[in-house]
Amino acid sequence: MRVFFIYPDLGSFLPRHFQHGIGFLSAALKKAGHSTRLLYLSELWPSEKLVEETRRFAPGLVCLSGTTHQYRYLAQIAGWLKSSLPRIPVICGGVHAMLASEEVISHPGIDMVCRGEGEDALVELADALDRGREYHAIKNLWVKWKGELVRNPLRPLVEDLDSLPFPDRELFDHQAVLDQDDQRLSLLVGRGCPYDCSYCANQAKRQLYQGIGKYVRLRSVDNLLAEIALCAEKYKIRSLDFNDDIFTLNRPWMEEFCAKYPQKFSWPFRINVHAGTVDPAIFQKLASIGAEMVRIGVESGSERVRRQILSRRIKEEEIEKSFQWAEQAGIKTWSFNMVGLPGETAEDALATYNLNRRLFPDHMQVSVFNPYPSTRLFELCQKQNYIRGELTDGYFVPQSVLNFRSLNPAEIHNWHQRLMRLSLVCRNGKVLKRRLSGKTVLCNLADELCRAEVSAPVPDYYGEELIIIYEESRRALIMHPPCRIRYELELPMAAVFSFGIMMHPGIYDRGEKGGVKFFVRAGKSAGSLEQIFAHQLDAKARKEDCGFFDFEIELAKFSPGRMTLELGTEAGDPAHNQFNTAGFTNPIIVAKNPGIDNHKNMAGGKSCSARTP
Ligand code: B12
Ligand code: SF4
Repeated sequence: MRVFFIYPDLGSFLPRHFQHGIGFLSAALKKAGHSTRLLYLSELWPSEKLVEETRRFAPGLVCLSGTTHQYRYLAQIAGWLKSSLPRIPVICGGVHAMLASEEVISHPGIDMVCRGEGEDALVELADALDRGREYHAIKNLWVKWKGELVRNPLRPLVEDLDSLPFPDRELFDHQAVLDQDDQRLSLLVGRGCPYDCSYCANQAKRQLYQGIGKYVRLRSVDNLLAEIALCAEKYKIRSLDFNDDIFTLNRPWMEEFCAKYPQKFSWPFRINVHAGTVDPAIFQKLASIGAEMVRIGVESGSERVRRQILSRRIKEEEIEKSFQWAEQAGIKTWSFNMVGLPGETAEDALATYNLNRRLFPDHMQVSVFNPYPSTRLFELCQKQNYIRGELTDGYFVPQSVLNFRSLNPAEIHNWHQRLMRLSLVCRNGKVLKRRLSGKTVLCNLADELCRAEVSAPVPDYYGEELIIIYEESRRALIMHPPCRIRYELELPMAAVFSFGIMMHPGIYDRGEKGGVKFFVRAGKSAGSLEQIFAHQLDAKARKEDCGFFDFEIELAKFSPGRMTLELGTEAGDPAHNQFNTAGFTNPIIVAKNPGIDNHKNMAGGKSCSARTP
């Protein structure tokens, strides 16, 4: 049987990604002899085009999958398909179908809903449809059958995750998925979470699954490594991302992983952890085998909110320690935060802000709270009559769907913006901290901009901006060419100029012929400047020119003492210069470390953090 998956990944603000659920389902169907296809929608197609695409594949079954945010698109698509292709049965699954089954099954375009794990149920359904057999009694499914709704019970949870075939990545054109995210391979180590946070789908799922098996399960380490090895054969990979809610749940499993992973692979990897499941030794061990980034849930800086609203019994001290331990082990940190929680006050939001300032993570993820169906917090919001609108597309949207007294929607929006701003400051601060570790900063040229002499055709050509390329954010002196910034400096010792150059990521596709020429000139006085650096970037013509490019230039010839330093940009082709915005990033002068020979990094030298998309 031909099975057609439709996944509307709309409004999540994420690059095209691998959806594990569909991957597992497709693998199970293929193993059972069925064929599958996926329509991955990054934008909503017009109904005729979508119907035509479905008709062309001539499926015996259409499968819709998505989260709560995506449900409104699933519903729309189901409606179009039912009115144009009424004979093709439509089944809907995923976290929303599971936790808001009544809503989903009430949609006239949806014939069936999958309430539990889908592998066995979907294969049974496809087999039945293929052979023209009745399919109304399949466990895990609610089925509209002869004018009635059959609510079948749940089947046991898959006990042995190793028994499942590896998820089907081919369906997603997986190399393209990897290429869009720095070739980071997304993996799942297990299913389920033992905690009981009131806002999380896991809490609701565990409730739903009571009595049908163990909720928290892990694949064997060997099974996981075998999947990584298979992916390594098929795809170009640069790093791994374990997307499980908590990677550090099971100590013996972790130890086995730490022993076996480095025997086979050396890719850096990212994990999520719960602050209550880690200690310094775990981080040291994980760092030694490649952990490069750890994401930790802070959610709220207010103990009251964590305990009374979120049911997260974790002390501030534990959170702070977990970040410190990760840092000490050399692992980058990422905090998850929410704002706009029901009953939250400005004081609570400030506590989240202040806690993050202390944690100073490499990245802060900030979401406005969304109440997800069947969670305790959703029920509370409903009971208190807090829900005032429909859920937005993704949870990076700064608008709240709640209306409660202690923090109104405008205040929530403001707190979101303040936290986002802090995120940028932390990200840039961390980049600088790493780059300058052990060095003495003599002058931060971004701070000194107000004292510099600027020459630009119009004032708008220059300014300061925080620029993000991939996940790295930097303070940049924007200098739309032609532009020159000249500093008069008094340096107390021999110095090195450390800086990056970049073309503005907003113009990668629009930049014009020739790109931008960057130069640095220096001299003991303004009248005696000599060029000590020149480089040209043309991000539109050369993909490898997208990113930050770092340099260090020794200023020993000009320091200590008074000197003039001039940064400049010129258009590669002055006749085509409208969109070539560019700049110098984190321009800083540091003391020359006598132990290091800076000559090797001189003008035109290597770019140490250049990244291409
Ligand atoms: C991995 C993960 C991600 C990954 C991968 C996303 C993905 N869609 O696979 C990334 C990091 C990209 C991600 C992003 C986001 N995520 Co996320 N993510 C998860 C996580 C940790 C695991 C999901 C998973 O793969 N589970 C394993 C698979 C096998 O299970 P499954 O998806 O449920 O699929 C099974 C069944 O549901 C069923 N099934 C699924 N689809 C279908 C279809 C049919 C036809 C049938 C029959 C059965 C069926 O069968 C599958 C196999 O058994 C969950 C939390 C959790 N523990 O579940 C959150 C979770 C799904 N994410 C969530 C959210 C909110 C997001 C974001 C919106 C955040 C944002 N950026 O705004 C985005 C949305 C991205 C998107 N478009 O999906 C929420 C969703 C809550 C909700 N009610 O909607 C969850 C539940 C976490 C939470 N906060 O509670 N996420
Ligand atoms: S620890 Fe994380 S995944 Fe587990 S229930 Fe709490 S929020 Fe959900």
